[in-house]
Amino acid sequence: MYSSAFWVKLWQEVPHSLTTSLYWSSTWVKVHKRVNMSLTSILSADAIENAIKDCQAPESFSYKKFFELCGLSKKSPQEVKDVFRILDSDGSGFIEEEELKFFLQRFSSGARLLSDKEAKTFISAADDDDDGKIGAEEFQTMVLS
Ligand SMILES: [Ca+2]
Ligand SMILES: [Ca+2]
Repeated sequence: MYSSAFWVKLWQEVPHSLTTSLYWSSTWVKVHKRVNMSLTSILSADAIENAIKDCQAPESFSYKKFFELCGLSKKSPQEVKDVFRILDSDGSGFIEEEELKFFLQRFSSGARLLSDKEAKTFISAADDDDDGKIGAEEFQTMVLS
């Protein structure tokens, strides 16, 4: 049996070891990020449902109407930036056409895909510098204008 002094020593040393604290802080960051990175923590679930319903018919997607219905146009620039980060699912710093096809599904997993045509129209509406993808600032300008 170990003496109680041993356990006290272990208790004092282990939690402060570098690897342990690194482990816990990275776990915390992961959990925290996941919780934070949900669209329903920014937008109300009802508003999202409404916005998705409105563009259920093929080729009926209008980004302006969608942003209004889901409440995004009334959010703060920081919240819009958070939404951008969620939509940029590969973390490239841009929303590419491939990611845009899954745009509606990011809001609600049962939603339909955007068509090629809808995705292209969406990108060209935001793409001020003509690089074929949507940057964070372009996204903000589009949503908040
Ligand atoms: Ca991306
Ligand atoms: Ca661009």
